[in-house]
Amino acid sequence: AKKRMGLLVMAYGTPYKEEDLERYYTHIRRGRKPSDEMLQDLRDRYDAIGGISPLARITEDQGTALQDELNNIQDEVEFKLYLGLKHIEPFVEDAVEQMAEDGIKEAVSIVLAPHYSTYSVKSYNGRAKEEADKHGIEIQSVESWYDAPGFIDYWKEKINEEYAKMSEDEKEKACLIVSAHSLPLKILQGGDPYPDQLKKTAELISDATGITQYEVGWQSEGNTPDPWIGPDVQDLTRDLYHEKGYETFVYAPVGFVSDHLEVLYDNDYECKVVCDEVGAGYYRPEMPNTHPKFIHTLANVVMQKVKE
Ligand code: FEC
Repeated sequence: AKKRMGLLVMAYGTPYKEEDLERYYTHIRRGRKPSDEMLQDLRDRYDAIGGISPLARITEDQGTALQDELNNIQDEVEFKLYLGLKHIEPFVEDAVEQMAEDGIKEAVSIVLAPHYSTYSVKSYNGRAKEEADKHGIEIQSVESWYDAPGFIDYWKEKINEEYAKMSEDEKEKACLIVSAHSLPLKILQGGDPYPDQLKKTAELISDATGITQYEVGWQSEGNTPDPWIGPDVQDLTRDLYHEKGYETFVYAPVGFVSDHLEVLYDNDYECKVVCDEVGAGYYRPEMPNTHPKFIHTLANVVMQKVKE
């Protein structure tokens, strides 16, 4: 008989409906309620992308597709999907508890974010491990997969599709901006690998595409008083336009894997506003979502972990 294994797929989470907004935002802020003004500002951003984020559906589809792909590519293990979210139910802990109820003894986990940081992946994996220990479940966790060849190949294909839409003149003056979610600078004090992993992702993409005009940027920084990692993608766009004469910008938000607020608003609205302001062209390749090449890549990453 096949061995049964829990597949814990972890992701950020998003409000399911407008009423969820306040408790979701409060959870992100580690229990501190946002002011009315902050809440309204967030509501306006969700409204601008259609009221609610498509992220909930995409995360579920990614999880299901990954489970199915894993069960397709081998026949030793039967994987069963459990979705565990960081900031809304089903929380990571709920998912692991459900595994225990289902009699799962062994599990593997992956976070739907490619780069490792203490704020993101370490915290997801720590929460999963703590809950698994309570139930005597043995869990192995993937730490990062930003350099998986299929992931780089995905971005190569999608970035090339955008450059193929440009005239030769446009291409010559184009700059690729490779970005991830910013984090408070203090996170870097413990030697966090996050910025190096983003830099490496950009290098791998540059090697794969042959695009040498590229820059690394940071986006979506939070509304807190501390300094965040920069340069911010909007400031970077202005500077590159004025100082280096680029007239076309291609945004590859490779720290994310889905269409959601941080891409649909922070790139497609905010970065586009800057491009329009200076008179530059705006391009943004399609996000991985459930693209078969992407899902297949994640399945390989999970199998590698299981075989360790
Ligand atoms: O609903 C959606 O479509 C968007 C979901 C969403 C994703 C996401 C990914 C990451 N975040 C990361 C770090 C931070 C830090 C703070 C922070 C704040 C927010 C707020 C919203 C939000 N994040 Fe998020 N993030 C998403 C949504 N994030 C909403 C609150 C309003 C705002 O500040 O914009 C600041 C916390 C604080 O205030 O103390 C830090 C990181 C990722 C990528 C890794 C991952 O997916 O886990 C890192 C998706």
